[in-house]
Amino acid sequence: MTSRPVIDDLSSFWMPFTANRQFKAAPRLLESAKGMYYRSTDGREVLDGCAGLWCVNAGHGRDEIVAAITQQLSTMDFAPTFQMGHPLAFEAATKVAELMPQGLDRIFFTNSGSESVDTALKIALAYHRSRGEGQRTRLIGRERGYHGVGFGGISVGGIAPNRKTFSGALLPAVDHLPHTHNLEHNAFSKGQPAWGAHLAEDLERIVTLHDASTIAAVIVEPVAGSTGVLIPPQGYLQKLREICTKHGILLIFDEVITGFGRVGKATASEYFGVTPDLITMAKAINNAAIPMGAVAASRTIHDTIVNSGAQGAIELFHGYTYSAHPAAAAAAVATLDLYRREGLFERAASLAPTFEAAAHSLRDAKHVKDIRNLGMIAGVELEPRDGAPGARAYEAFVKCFEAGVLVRFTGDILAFSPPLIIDEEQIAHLFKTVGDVLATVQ
Ligand code: PXG
Ligand code: PLP
Repeated sequence: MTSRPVIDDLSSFWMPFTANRQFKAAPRLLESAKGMYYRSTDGREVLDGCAGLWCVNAGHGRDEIVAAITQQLSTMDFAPTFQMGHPLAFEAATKVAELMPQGLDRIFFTNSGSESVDTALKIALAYHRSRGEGQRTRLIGRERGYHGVGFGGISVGGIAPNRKTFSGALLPAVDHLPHTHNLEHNAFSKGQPAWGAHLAEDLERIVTLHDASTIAAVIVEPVAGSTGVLIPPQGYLQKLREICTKHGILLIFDEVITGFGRVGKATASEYFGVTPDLITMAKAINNAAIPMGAVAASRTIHDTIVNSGAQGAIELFHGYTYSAHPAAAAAAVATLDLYRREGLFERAASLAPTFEAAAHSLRDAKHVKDIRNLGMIAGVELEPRDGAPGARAYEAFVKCFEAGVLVRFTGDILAFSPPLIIDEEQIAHLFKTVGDVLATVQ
């Protein structure tokens, strides 16, 4: 393998969601990836315990996806999708639609989860306006929710550091449900915790406060990932669905992390048997090979908006230069075929019990305060170090990387979401390494 020149100037790249000064003083650089492994610039193999950033569900460097992208780029690099089209855009949409819950088969393409969230919120507003209920403008998110970094997403999101700097510029009509995290009742739950469905009833309080006629939509992650793996209590999502339906409020599931096999089904909606009105997705839609996101809308929402405009008029004033970019669409078609051919969603479902047992084997490891999991997602919450929140998980993360496994951390929570091609031996190795590392962490 040819090795690239060592990079000695790291100053120009202003890194996202990174402690830039700390990183640049002691960088961690990856230079290639295949299957379950990254290779670092210092020549070490690193087991990918988090599918990049919860996105490379089929594993790295898949030949079929690379070939589809390469072929597409040499055939047609770019084509506009504003008042023009190209066949792969339609094919990709059809393939995505086939994986969505019944009736959510109208697909709007974006380039990221953040754009998908903005798009879904705007579709919700447009839908109500098309029905003559344009006063429904309020959006309801949830504490600890993560919906990306657009102004819409941080407004409905519930992660304080992502909001506070921008607090004067957030959307004006937003409210938040309480989060469902509660260690007093639910510590060390396997799968869905038993306690907490009643927290969905807080939506009734919000409806009473603002009146249903002013509320457009509720957005939640069916399983919250970024905020530290929060699994919905049994019955919670069903209850949210019921209350939204009762009041004519749209329910949006943000499936940017949960979509495409992460929980052992195509969507978390399918897994939980709860069908929202809109689904946002990104990441694993095309194995993260090219940036892409999408929103699945119910046919009712789509038809209401699209049939409300005059013939020849644009119905929804929204779209991105790169919506359904040919290379991204080619990658999506190849990826979704590959998921099916290899049965990767079923594989995730059948590996989930092994993954759960391995994660919970850390129960008595040093510093561990909680473990929670669902499908191929697990979170291990550590007792924070006095006066230094996040420092302990950061140390664990760095030491794991040095020991050859890549994990994610947020606050003092370690998050695990490996590619769905992981095998049982690799699962065991992943959690064994983490346990060994935790024993050495201050
Ligand atoms: N919604 C959800 C539920 C997400 O998890 C986004 C929206 C935004 O997607 P983009 O593509 O704009 O980043 C996300 C993204 C982590 C981590 O390790 C999670 C995400 C992104 C980066 C890191 O927790 N989720
Ligand atoms: N800013 C300017 C000046 C533009 O012309 C455009 C698109 O034409 C955008 C932003 C939006 O870019 P995108 O469509 O890639 O989101």
